[in-house]
Amino acid sequence: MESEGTSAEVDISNPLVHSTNKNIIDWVLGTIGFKPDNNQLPVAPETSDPSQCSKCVCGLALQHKRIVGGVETLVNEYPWMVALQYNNRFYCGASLINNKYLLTAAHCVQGFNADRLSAVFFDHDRSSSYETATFTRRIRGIFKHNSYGNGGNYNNDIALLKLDQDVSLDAMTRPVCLPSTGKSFTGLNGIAVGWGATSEHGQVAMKLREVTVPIMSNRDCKKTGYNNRITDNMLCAGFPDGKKDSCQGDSGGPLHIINGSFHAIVGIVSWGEGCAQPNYPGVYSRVNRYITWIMSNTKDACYCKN
Ligand code: 4AZ
Repeated sequence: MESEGTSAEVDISNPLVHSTNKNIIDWVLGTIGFKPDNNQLPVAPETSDPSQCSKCVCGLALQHKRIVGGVETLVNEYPWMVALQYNNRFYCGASLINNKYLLTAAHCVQGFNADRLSAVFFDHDRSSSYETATFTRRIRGIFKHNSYGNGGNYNNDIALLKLDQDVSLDAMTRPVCLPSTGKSFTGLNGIAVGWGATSEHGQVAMKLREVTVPIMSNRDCKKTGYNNRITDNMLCAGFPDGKKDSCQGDSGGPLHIINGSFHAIVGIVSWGEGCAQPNYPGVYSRVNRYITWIMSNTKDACYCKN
């Protein structure tokens, strides 16, 4: 997540935050990529009959006071935001879309072994084992789009990951909303969220960050340095002079729009020429081109309707 701007620490009372103490053990564990699992969230009973789903809301961020001018998110502000790990090491983002599946980029799971993947929920500062009560799920199945890479590099860069156990969708654990079909979202502000690098060749971030970038029309995006590399399945967001963007490590994570008070995932961080370069906006998978694909591959899941 590359951006100009400053971030600020806030002290907020969040029931998931039981300690903000950081110590040397945390730091050491963080640097080797180890994260003990607090496992405090209840395992939901397995449901495969969607008529048994209970009512829930999607896309509602946890309510806190916003940090002015900052780009670090608030702790657990985006409760659907998941850190994907391979061999216990963070490498991509993903979003919870119902009680059983994550949505991520195909390039985050291409050629990967599901047994070595894990999904960490409710993390914020990845270097701290105690800051938030995280919980982890293993991945039961990888559903990569069949046409990933066909018709252009990164075309159809979308995948579903089935969790090994359902999560209960409650006041704390909320999935993101899916976007409506047919809309272009041109001119709206997109909010990208991730632990990605904070400069083009920089290291991935420890604390979850967000950046607001305007969504461009595909017509305008084809006039950038990308030309005909932009397909109808992609969405571009960024400023003409760059400066704010998603970056390496943000891949797979969400680009949202806010509809009323609800967040809908309109994009999945996919690719770009460097990060925050003028004339090279961030490129995202255009999620509303895949609603039928998503729904037909997640028939056993419970969705939230607002
Ligand atoms: C990457 O390498 C990557 N500027 C992700 C997003 C962007 C560029 C690169 C967008 O994962």
